[in-house]
Amino acid sequence: MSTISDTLVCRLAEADHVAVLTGAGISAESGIPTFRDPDGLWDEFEPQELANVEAFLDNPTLVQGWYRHRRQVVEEAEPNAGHRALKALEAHVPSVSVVTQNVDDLHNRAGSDAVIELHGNITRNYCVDCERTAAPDVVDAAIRDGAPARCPACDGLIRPDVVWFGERLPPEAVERADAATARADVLLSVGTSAVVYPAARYPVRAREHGAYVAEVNPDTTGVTPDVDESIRGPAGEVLPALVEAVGDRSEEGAGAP
Ligand code: BJW
Repeated sequence: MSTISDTLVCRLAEADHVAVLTGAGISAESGIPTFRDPDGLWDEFEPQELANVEAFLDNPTLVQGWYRHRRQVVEEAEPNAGHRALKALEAHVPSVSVVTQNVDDLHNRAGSDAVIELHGNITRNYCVDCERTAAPDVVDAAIRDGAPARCPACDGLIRPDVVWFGERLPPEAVERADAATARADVLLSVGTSAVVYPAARYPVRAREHGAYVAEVNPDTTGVTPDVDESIRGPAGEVLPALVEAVGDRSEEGAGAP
């Protein structure tokens, strides 16, 4: 793990609001594959094959089955030290917003107060026609029967509540993420390759608004040239160390005359 600067620790200890943009890398240590790393999800499948609406309409059973498999992986996974550290940061900073591209629900399960899901949530499904929520066991039963899962109310196809390429992000999530980024004193970009838009714009936008921007990632990313600081290492090691340092600094500040 590379060194964490005193500047970042001080800025976090003094911050009123911190925004954290997260991507698949933060959940890698929970056993959930990323998208673009070697052995990632898209090593095996091309995104255009499975993660878009045309693929879904062309072969709903295949796409529903893939997402059901991933939902099961996610349900068996547990939040890791990185997710828990972001929850722990709330003890030292008045307001923390977690803006996540992840669909795995792990920030919610770690207890983070303000989770903004930009790309949806794989644990939910809905009908493409009537938009009613569909229970996961409707999908499970259809897949066991080898048939496309259909809405019990209107017979429309059921899809996962995730955002595919070319689809609009949930407007309420975008509004909240825009606001969280604009008012952030510090933005942490954690475990994302930062190549998918509009999420990849948030670190740059936060810096334009005066935030100190740091990334946490073992590798370089699309925003590396635009950040104030890059901490190279896995989120499950870096984030607990960072939050501990912020806690120590806050205590020193509280003890000062
Ligand atoms: C670790 C680690 C450890 C490993 N610790 N780190 C502007 C410019 C160019 C293109 C566009 C643009 N605006 C829009 C576009 C088009 C498109 C886009 O961005 N294309 C680019 C790829 C070029 N965007 C869209 O289409 C978006 N929609 C849109 O803009 O709509 C506009 C519209 C308006 C009005 C009407 C209609 C439309 C939608 C984007 C949806 C993205 N969806 C996916 C799939 C979700 C469903 C599913 O799960 O299957 O979201 S794609 C996939 O990528 C997923 C992720 O959330 C997203 C980001 O990936 P992420 O999280 O960064 O993962 P990886 O794998 O890339 O990186 C992992 C990182 O972790 C690596 O850096 C590792 O090093 C690191 N790591 N271990 C810390 N232990």
